[in-house]
Amino acid sequence: MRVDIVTIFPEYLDPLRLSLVGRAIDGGIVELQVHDLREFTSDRHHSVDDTPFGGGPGMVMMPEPWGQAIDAILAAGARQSQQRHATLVIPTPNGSRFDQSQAQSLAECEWIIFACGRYEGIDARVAEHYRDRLDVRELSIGDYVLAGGEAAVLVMGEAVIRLLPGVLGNVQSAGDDSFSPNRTGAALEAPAYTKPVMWRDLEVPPILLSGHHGAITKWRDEQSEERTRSFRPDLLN
Ligand code: JFT
Repeated sequence: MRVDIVTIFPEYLDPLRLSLVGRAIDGGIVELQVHDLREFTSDRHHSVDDTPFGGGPGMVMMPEPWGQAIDAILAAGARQSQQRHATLVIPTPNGSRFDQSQAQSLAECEWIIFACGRYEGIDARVAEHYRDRLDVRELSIGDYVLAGGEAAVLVMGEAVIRLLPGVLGNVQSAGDDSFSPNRTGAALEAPAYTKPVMWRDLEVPPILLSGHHGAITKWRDEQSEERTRSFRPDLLN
């Protein structure tokens, strides 16, 4: 998968090069390029924002630097490999929800361009303009307010990249995930334990040490349902 990220804070995306995602990059499963939006401006001050038409607080990101950046990325990508389809992901608090099924859908893409904005958002014509040419997805990671799209892209990037074939050590793990659409019933997982059996007067539930796999599965299913009922009743059918 090819991933391009456009931002005015390129270093904000450095953590993507660590850990699991970093290994996917080192292993050639993901090709990541982070671009500084200011390099696609043409004025002396490298301006990316201006006052909103219609009034209101704050500033809005001007469409032209975005157009220049996305066009350049598309042109470079087309030169490298013909006929690769790009998906343009624009994080916004006003988008549809990024959830596990959206992550799975994005994991099927061959090329994702993430547009990380700041201020009060990106001029709406950017999404509208590319809608004809690209698969454009305006997505929000949740009902809380961030100051820009970068943190959302760290979240989406990790959720998507861990699903790519060869990224997780254990191939079975991804399908078992709490929110995997192929998982039925209660969605939260049972609590996990490891050694030692006794830690600060707290013992591991004895059933997990019994070796009775049927009984362990039944216990985990009960725990899973209990946790879901108490923390996330909205997830129960
Ligand atoms: C916030 C965001 C997401 C997601 C992109 C851009 C500017 C700041 C802002 C805040 C309130 C109203 C703009 C962003 C998010 C989320 C994503 C931007 N802002 N308008 N906030 N919360 N879940 N994804 Cl561009």
